[in-house]
Amino acid sequence: MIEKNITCGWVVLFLIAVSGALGGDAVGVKWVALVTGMSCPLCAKNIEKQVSRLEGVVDVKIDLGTGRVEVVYSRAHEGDKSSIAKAIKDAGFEAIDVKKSP
Ligand SMILES: [Cu+2]
Repeated sequence: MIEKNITCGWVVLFLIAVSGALGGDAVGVKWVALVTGMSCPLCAKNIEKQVSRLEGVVDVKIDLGTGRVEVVYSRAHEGDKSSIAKAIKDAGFEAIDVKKSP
């Protein structure tokens, strides 16, 4: 039991390290928005599907409770930012920018 918990803790630490690296300047740019109208996990899945198929998108995180959507995309695709909001709109939701990475 104890061994299992320790392993689990390490996995969590590893995931934090990886997402930190992706959010850094070298690999990716983070786009954060609030999405209105999500009411169930299926809504979130739908948005995730639409956004993750976009070129250059590395990671999509959706918090159903707060409506916060975080998208990490490669710097090479910086000009495609508006396509993220459009993909969310196409899925039937409205995205409000809360933070734009420089
Ligand atoms: Cu739903």
